[in-house]
Amino acid sequence: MITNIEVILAEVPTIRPHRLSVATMHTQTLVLVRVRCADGIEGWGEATTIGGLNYGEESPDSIKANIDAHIAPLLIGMEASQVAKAMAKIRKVIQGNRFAKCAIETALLDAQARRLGVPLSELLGGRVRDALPVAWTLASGDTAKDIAEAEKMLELRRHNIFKLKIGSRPVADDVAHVLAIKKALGDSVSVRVDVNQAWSELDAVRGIAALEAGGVDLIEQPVRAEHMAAMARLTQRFAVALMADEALHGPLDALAFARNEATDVFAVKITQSGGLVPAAQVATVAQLAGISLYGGTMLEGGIGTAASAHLFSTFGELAFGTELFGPLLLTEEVLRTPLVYKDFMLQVPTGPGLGVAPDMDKLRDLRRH
Ligand code: MUC
Ligand code: MG
Repeated sequence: MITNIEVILAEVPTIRPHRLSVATMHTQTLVLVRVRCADGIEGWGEATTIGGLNYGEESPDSIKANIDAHIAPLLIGMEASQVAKAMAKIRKVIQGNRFAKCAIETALLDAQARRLGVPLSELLGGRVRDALPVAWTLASGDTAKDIAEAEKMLELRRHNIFKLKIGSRPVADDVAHVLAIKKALGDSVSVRVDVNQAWSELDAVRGIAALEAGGVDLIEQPVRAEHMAAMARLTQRFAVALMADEALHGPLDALAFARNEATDVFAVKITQSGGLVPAAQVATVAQLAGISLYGGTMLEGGIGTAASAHLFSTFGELAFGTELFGPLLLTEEVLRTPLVYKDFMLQVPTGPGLGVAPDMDKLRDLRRH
């Protein structure tokens, strides 16, 4: 039986300012959910987002308030091992709140997988890989600093895929910045951009043409999320891969993208999809429609990153790898044992449930009161 649900907000500074077209992050507010059960087992989930309300329509504060006041009371007293039944109840009566739903579903699945003594991936169909390629985002805002950072990552053998955050400067300036980095890093390194919806379709036509000619191999969310028709025209027009990110809020959006042939790649995010199970459905739509997959992040800490890794490990096709580097952007480790990054890959945890657990002393220090 589910006996208690607690939401913890923890403020963790980033290792450097992280500049997106929609926000500059200096700290990340981790939103962690702990579900306790009568059999003594507890599960953890995460609903971390980016930049308060700059990126999405749920903020750390709204997620906590809505779980405390509206979602937890629905679940207390329900059978903890019946995860699908619990989630069906929430999905029936709670509109929206995808991040909150994701954290709850993750915590329930973590607890159930621990109960059964299997890794979470095995409740999601089973893993087909034990390690995932991990991109790093260059977002210092300075070309020389970004090049130095990328060179350090290559030397450490931590990342050889780099995503550049652009869209806040004029298109020509952003293109010059990206192509200078691409030229410095060379052909063996994958350079991608994330425009975070900043371009008009006309900006996108000019920007993508220049980036494609310069050898950039993935263009993420160039236009506003609601402009699916523009995404479709750009996808048809260019050979370089285009990826939907902010436009993808779960299986129904995935279906619309597939029907409209409006993207080449999906950035699958467990929070944006509303949970691990709907995120798996997004991946199934992609597979059926011949759309490629990328494992996305909302820059979560170790709990959400591990949950995503369990799901992405079940994807048969993962052509563009993942960007599960969230914990590495933070100055503090919140897990008892950190996730392992080596040889350009994140190792998918192998223990029961998420295979990771929070460091309660650390959380006590970082916790917002
Ligand atoms: C996004 O839009 O993809 C993921 C990596 C990163 O640097 O920002 C996030 C959000
Ligand atoms: Mg993105």
